[in-house]
Amino acid sequence: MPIPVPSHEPHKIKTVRLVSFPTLEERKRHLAEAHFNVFNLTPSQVNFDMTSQGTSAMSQEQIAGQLLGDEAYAGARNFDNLCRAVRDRLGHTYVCPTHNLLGCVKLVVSTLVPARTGVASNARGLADTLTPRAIPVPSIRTGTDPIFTGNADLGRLEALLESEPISILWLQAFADGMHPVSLANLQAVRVAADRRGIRLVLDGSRVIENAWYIQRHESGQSDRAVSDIVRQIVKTAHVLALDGAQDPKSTTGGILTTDNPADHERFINEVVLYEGLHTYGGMSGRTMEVLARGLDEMCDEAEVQWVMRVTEQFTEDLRARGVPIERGCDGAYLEADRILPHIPQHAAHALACALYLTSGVRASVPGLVGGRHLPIQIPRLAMTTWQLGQVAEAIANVHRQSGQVAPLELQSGGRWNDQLRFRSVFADLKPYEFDCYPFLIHTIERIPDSSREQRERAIREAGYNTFLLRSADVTIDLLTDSGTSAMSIDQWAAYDATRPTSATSDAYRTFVKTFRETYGYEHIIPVHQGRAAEHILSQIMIRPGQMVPGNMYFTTTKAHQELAGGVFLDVIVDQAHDPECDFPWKGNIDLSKLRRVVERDGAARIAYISFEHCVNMAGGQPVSMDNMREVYAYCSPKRIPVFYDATRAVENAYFIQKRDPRYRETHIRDILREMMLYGDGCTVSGKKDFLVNIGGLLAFKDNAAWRVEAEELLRVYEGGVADGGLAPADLAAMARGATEMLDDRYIRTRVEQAGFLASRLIDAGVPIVMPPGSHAIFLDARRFLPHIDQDEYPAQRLAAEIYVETGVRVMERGNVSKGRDPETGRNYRPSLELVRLTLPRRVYTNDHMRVVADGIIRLYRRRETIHGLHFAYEPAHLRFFQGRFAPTAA
Ligand code: P71
Repeated sequence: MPIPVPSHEPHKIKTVRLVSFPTLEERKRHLAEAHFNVFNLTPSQVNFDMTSQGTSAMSQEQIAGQLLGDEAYAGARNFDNLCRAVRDRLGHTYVCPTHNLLGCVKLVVSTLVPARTGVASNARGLADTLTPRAIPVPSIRTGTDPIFTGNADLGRLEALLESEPISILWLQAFADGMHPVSLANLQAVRVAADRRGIRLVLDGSRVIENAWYIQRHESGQSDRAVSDIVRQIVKTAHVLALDGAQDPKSTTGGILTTDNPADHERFINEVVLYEGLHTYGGMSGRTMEVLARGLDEMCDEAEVQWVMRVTEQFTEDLRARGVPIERGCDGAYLEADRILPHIPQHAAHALACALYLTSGVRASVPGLVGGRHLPIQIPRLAMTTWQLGQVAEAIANVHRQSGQVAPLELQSGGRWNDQLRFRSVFADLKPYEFDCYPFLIHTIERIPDSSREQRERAIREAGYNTFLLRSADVTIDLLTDSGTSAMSIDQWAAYDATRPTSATSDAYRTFVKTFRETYGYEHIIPVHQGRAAEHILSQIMIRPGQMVPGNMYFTTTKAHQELAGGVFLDVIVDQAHDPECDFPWKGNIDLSKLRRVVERDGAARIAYISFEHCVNMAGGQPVSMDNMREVYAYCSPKRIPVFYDATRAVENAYFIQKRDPRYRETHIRDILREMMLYGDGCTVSGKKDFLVNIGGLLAFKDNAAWRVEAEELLRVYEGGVADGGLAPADLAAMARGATEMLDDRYIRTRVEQAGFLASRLIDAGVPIVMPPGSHAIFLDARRFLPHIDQDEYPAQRLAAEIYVETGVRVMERGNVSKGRDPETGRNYRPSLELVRLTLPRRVYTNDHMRVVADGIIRLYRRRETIHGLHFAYEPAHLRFFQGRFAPTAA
């Protein structure tokens, strides 16, 4: 059976690395300061750094392994793990660790290459390191096979072995990044080496990519797993050298492996001179651990197929745009001489400068001066296909204007590309603007795949309730956006750097300062999450019998208002209750409804206004700036406090920027400050906008008495006044998240992801709540399944069917959630019978969204085959959490 190719990443994003987008002016300055050699730019001066060595996204297991480093000088446990991984995955018995690939080369040369002998190789790059040592590196690459361009020419090899003193054969899997080797050729070279009694050394740093090529293109190999082919490749070599910063996705490190005890003995006797000791070889314990885990994971079939699919797509994309390239194992190698025929000298450098100047993308020229290619290498797993599509556009943009690219004048030279300094001018080139996620993937978490049979069993065992599924059975989890964000490495850095205390932490001070600045509110009180703030606010503001008008309820908010003796009153605009109406401000308060309440009962009967941004239960619908201003202007003189549930305030600010022409040029941070001006305080569940997994706050604009009361309750119910029951590290992560959430580019891509998913569903006629919300898409189950009566819970069944069809987990928001009328015992049958697809922040890509949409569209096309449910077990309270169901007969 041919190996399946995944249609989305077989992982989700665990942590992200933020990308800054330097302006054209900044790029000009950086380029001049770098002497027109992009090697001298730092990653913070570029947006996308197209290099694959040491830049891969790690797995969460690898990053965790960093702290399992057994930093012993001799015999570290990490080394045992490394040996075990080599034996299990590569098949070789003996492992000599090295600090990186150059360490491997050093040991091989000093043990297996006597003076005045040469190394026959298919890789030009090897000559860069061996010719300075006066070791000849005759090429045995044929370039005649149309696919396996890295194959050795056996005839030439035999002739060489006859005529010259060749001590070893050094083949590189995917020679120079562009030339794969076939298994048959590798085996033939091994036979030739054995006949002469010399070693075949294989540089397997890109063995995965080469194995994939063999699987894809060599006859009889298409049914074999990559892991299997990798072992065979390795076993064909006498010695394997491997760069830890390539396929195993470490940041550095290397290994030299073999089955020959005598060779191993030679290596470890040399390793003490050049590298370290035979049990660490110049690597830290943590690097050995990361490398070992990387070796264990690198043959994961789905991951290999995904990475190679992305590479194929990228190179095909450039070819389709007419850009002259060679396809590399990890990207596209631009043919600079063909792109810039008018620039005879240093064309690859000139192309690199033009690419950086126009777009901020860095691609640099490696090795010795003289190459004609500019490699655009894709960091493994670190970029989305959306970003790569734009990198391809940025390259095509330069290609279209290649006639205008400025030549470089050599100012000072050297033999290596990194030494060159140039003089040049800024050519008048049209720049390319990126519009994509402003982050790279830093670590990933693999997501489980499952068969339909497995999912049918899982949903049956969960009583057709998605809350009762185990996440181990879920492929894409759209249950909630609460506490599910991917943190950035800056948040992690702040988290790890926090000095803990049960008194006042530095993190608390930073937290208070940050949110004073963010909201313009004086009193900032930390709480462990949103409902803790709601509890305290309700207790200090509500006297029994008072009313709390608000723009639709949220479950926890309303529960705390009622616990305090308050009566919630819904004063949201009527449009909010109509899923088909596409009014842009469906979160607004209907002022006439509010006025009626105040005029009827008097301002003193109103505890406060409960005003939620991007109203969750209405479908993530925003409030307009005018509405906030008008509500505040009406309430303030009457001494009716206005409290925001600002949980999704930043998303609301984005809608104002997008939909209100007066705010089109206003930064999100300034829109948010104005929004908060029209309130007296707020509660926030930090698990949403703040990009953290736990946390929240309660804030008051200027009322010190409320603060004193709130802190009294905080001490009794939550924790210290300076931590609210959170670890100080969580405060640090929140403060850092609050600066990241205000990035205009981030919040746009965040909210527009919902729009992307929505538009695919809308195009296929799937009924959803209009307009699409900020944090979620809501399917209208009444129109999706009109043949199922509401008392047979269409939204509940639809949620279950989506799971079975796609492995995607979603949430019912309809008759089950709303419950029964205690008077009559009948279901409430709410007007909104919805299924919520909620989007975690920075976790899933548009490729994930595409398969979610496709699955739901498939389901929609066979909707009449779906039937209802009845309760098998119905709890008295909040039945949606624990309730169990059984299918009704068709
Ligand atoms: C969501 C959640 C989490 C949730 C809560 C209750 C039942 C199911 C899922 C929580 C919110 C929210 C708003 C607007 C306050 C809270 C409570 N939302 N206000 O949407 O959306 O915050 O969870 O931090 O206590 O899945 P908390």
